Amino acid sequence: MKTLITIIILALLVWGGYTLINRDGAEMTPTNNEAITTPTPTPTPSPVSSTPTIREIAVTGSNFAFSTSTIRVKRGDTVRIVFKSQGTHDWVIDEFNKRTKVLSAGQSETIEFVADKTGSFEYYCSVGTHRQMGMKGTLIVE
Ligand SMILES: [Cu+2]
Repeated sequence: MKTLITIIILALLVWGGYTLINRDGAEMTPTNNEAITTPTPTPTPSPVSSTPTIREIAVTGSNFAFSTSTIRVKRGDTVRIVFKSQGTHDWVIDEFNKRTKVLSAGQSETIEFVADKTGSFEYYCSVGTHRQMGMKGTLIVE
């Protein structure tokens, strides 16, 4: 009889311990699920922003204005400026360290950069006082 009681007690201990482990396991499972479900929405917008999109914008510089005063792109876009000069002008954007050469009337130059930060950035012509005379515009990166 003593062995039977011992077996029953052992069995109860094992069962009890098993139940406790299972409970711990049951508590762990939802947190694991949360950890899996939380990052799921995050990758959804990233492929959208990382999709390489080239935005080609034709800008003509005349005395003393750019044909395009606002350029709107999305962050991550590659901005391609096709600049055509109708005088002695250039196209400069300091925040992205990009500029064309100073072009003479009739010349054109294409420059490209990745709009890797959001905000409003002024582009301008650096020749003489053209910027002060209104040869400027805004690049908006959303
Ligand atoms: Cu100019």
